[in-house]
Amino acid sequence: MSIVAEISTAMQKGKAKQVKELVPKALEEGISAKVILEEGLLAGMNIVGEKFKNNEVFVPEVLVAARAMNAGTEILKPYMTEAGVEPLGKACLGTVKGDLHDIGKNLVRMMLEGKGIEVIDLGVDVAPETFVKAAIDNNCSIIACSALLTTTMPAMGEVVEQAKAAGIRDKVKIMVGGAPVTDKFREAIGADAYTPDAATAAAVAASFLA
Ligand code: B1M
Repeated sequence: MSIVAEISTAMQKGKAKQVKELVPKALEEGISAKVILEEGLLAGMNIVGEKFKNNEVFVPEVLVAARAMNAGTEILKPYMTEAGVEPLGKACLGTVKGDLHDIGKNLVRMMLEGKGIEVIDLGVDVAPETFVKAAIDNNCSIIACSALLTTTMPAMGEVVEQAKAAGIRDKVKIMVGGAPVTDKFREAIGADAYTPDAATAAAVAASFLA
């Protein structure tokens, strides 16, 4: 079995300690952080997601897999960032109200920071008014919202409405993403950008701030 496949398997089984050992080993072998992330960790999480959907694994197993995934991405963080980038501006980022999924949000954070964007990470289950208050208090030019549940996506529309009500809609770009989110949905709620993955989110955010 290749080391990338070993990482994927260890992650799926929630073996964080093994992931922590294998990821640096793969980097030492010259495998890029991108390949480890996409073909090891993300591919593994897709398999967990399928099993979750089919009731082959349940919340506790998914939680330990998520912890193992986060352990791996933390190690990859310095390898995903571009060295010596100038600070571009500030973004506040969070997973919307009612939603506790944070792996994608954490990847978006990593990629934004890699582009020299200062990130105010509001965490998970973030109320629309909290996004708006944080943007005002921290002078953020971007509000970035992640949602993984079809039931929590509408909270993104509330963020747009609250930004309008607070009079900051023309000063902030509102970016949305997460597995169930689409560009059609983005258009319907009046947000500025939908991006399908963390790397594209960072590229679009950087272009907004340039
Ligand atoms: Co949840 N869960 N979960 N879960 N979970 C999903 C999302 C689900 C699709 C599983 C399934 O049925 N196949 C399903 C949602 C169904 C739906 O709404 N359509 C689901 C469900 C139902 C639930 C619960 C309701 C289950 C229950 O309790 N009965 C519950 C809800 C809890 C809550 O949030 N209130 C729940 C709980 C959990 C855990 C806590 C066990 C755990 C989360 C742990 C954690 O995050 N710390 C969990 C997990 C891990 C998943 C799956 C398996 C994996 C999600 C993930 O982290 N993927 C997921 C199935 C799946 O997605 N295949 C599932 C990896 C991550 C990197 O991808 O977050 O999509 P993702 O991020 C991507 C892009 O979407 C994008 O960038 C990343 C890639 O570069 N992106 C952005 C994300 N945010 C972005 C923002 C941007 C731009 C791009 O701009 C701002």
